[in-house]
Amino acid sequence: MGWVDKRIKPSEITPEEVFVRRREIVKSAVALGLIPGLASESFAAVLPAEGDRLENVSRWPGSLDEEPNSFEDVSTFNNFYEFGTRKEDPSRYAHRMKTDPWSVKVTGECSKPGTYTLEDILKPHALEERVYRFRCVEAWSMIVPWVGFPLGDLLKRFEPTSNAKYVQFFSLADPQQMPGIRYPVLKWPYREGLRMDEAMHPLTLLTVGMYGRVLPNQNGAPLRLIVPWKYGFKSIKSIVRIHFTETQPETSWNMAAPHEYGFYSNVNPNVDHPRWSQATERRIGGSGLSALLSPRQPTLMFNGYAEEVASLYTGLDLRKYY
Ligand SMILES: Nc1nc2c(c(=O)[nH]1)N[C@H]1C(S)=C(S)[C@@H](COP(=O)(O)O)O[C@H]1N2
Ligand SMILES: [Mo]
Repeated sequence: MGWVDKRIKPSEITPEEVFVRRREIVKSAVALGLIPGLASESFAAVLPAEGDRLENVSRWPGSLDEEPNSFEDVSTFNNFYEFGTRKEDPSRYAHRMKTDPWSVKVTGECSKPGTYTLEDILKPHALEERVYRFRCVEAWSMIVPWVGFPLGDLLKRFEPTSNAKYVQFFSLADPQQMPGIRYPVLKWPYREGLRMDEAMHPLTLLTVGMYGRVLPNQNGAPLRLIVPWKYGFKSIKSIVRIHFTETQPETSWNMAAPHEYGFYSNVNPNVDHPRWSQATERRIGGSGLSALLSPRQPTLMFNGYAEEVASLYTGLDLRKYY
C-alpha cells in the first residue's frame, strides 16, 4: 500500500475539495509500483501531490476535544514570509514551490550525517493525526488536526553524539520559487532551533499533513515542525536541513529582533511582547461580523501544554529566557 487512499466517499466531500489536485491514474499507479518496469526509485513519488489523502493515519489519543478551525481558514491565513508578508500571500504564491523530489541534509554532531530523500525520512514512521492548539506570537490562535510523527523518532536515527545539545533547522530559500526572498525582512534561509530535550519531547511533531491530507504548500509542505507549546514561528516550514550543534543556534526571528523574540519562545501569558500583550488571543476564522465579535480568550501557560512540558524549564527564569 502507498500513502494515498483515492476513494473518497461523497459524505466526506467538504469545501477543502477545491484544494485537491488529482493526479492522473497512471502516474500514481506507477508511483505505487503497480505498473512493473516503470517504477524506479527516482520516478516514484513518495508523497502524493498536494492535497491528496494520506492513508493509514491513526488517531492520537491526546488530541484536544475542541472543534478544529476549517481547512479553508488554516490554508488561506498563513505566515510564510518567503512568499510575502501578507496573510494571503502564501496561498497565492506557494504553488510555485516544487516539493517533489525533496531531500533533507543532516549535518553536525551525529554519526549518520548525509542527504536523505523524503522517502528515506518517512518510510519507517507511522503517521498520527493530532489535534493541537497553535498560537502565533501575533496573538491569534487556531485548532488544527495535523498529521505527522514525533520528531524525536527521526532524530534518533541520525545518532546524535553527546555533544549535540541543540538542533537547528533550515527552510528552503530559493528566490526562483519564493518571491518574498527578495525582501530582507528576515535573514534567509529561515532558520529555527530547539534544545535537544525539546526536540525529543513526544509532543514535538514532524508534520506532513493536515485534515487527513498532504500539507498544502502554504502550510509548509512537504515537511515542517509543529511545536505546540511555543509561538508559531518556532514551527519552521519546508525543512531542507537539520543540523546538530553543541551551542545554541541562530534563529531568524531572534536575529531580526532579539529583544522581541528569544530562543525559547514558549507561549507565556505573563510575559508580554514589548509592543503588545500576550495575555489573550483571538481564534482565527469566521467572517464579517462573527469574526469581529468573536471574543478574545485567555492565553494558557505553555499554550495549554504545561502539564507535559513545564518540567523542561524548571529553574529557568522565563522572563529572562523568553
Ligand atoms: N520557513 C518559514 N517557516 C515559518 C514561517 C515563515 O515565515 N517561514 N512563519 C512562522 C510563523 S510566524 C507561523 S505563525 C507559522 C504559521 O503556520 P501556518 O501558516 O501553517 O499557520 O509558521 C511558522 N513557520
Ligand atoms: Mo507566527
